[in-house]
Amino acid sequence: MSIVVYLGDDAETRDWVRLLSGLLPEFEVRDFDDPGDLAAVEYAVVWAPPAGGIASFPNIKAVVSVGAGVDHVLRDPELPKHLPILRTTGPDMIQRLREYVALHVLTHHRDLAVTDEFQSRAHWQQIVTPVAGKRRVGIMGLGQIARACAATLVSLGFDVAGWSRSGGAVEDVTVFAGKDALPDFLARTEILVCLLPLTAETRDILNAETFSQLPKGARLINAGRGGHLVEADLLAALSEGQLAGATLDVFRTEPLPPDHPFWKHPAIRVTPHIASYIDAGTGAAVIAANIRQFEATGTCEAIADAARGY
Ligand code: OXD
Repeated sequence: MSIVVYLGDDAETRDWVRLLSGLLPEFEVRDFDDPGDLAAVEYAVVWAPPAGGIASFPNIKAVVSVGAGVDHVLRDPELPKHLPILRTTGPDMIQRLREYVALHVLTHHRDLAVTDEFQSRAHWQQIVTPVAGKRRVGIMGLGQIARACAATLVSLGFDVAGWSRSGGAVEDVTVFAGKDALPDFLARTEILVCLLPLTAETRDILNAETFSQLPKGARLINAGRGGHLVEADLLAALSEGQLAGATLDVFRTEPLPPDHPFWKHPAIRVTPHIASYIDAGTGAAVIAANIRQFEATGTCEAIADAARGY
């Protein structure tokens, strides 16, 4: 029985093959592109695998996403229906996202782009920004990771709201649920943080209409998926001053092509999909534990709800 690994980068794949081989010695762990006996493959540990690849393993028991999101697996039109998909999360990944969200909310909140520009001209000018309690941050998405990020922002003193399809109470966070509540959520949000999963309902949700409902000069942080953002609408909202800045970690095309306008835009900060980028050692340990649990019980808490898309 074997496990195949696909990460889209040869060196990274080799690293994960080595780590998983050490953690799961009962399996032969191989590169997805050199799988050996196709019938022996029981698990595929993947990030954005090539279309049709998973369907070529006739006895596969589960796909393991090297990340919390599963959209990169579900987009394969040949993916066998009902195949369980195991998500990879855990305290390490959640902590990384908390750090990322806090860092970039604070960066916008304290107008760091303005003081960076002053520094580039050796210009001494003090600016006053509101205290956190007077800054309204809105998080789109209220899953486990988003809730942890909301708690971090609350602990820093921000006025935090959350919006999701179904809502659910979150301590010290004003919760808005469902499509009808979206306009009210946006109207009170000065820094919008997108942590949504990518589904048919959330695709393109960061669009001109959404931006127009935010207060003028609002900021955007997208650590969800590139497919949430209508790129041309962001550029237009920035040039009209409807948005004052954006931090983007995820893109429609990754890696972001070198000639993409986001790279050099003065009001956009680009980070290369690193918000919750897990180190291979920690990630492999989480995955090994999930595979062991799945082997022993035929199920696992980490199984995604493929019908919902996350
Ligand atoms: C994830 C990601 O899905 O890093 O975990 O985007």
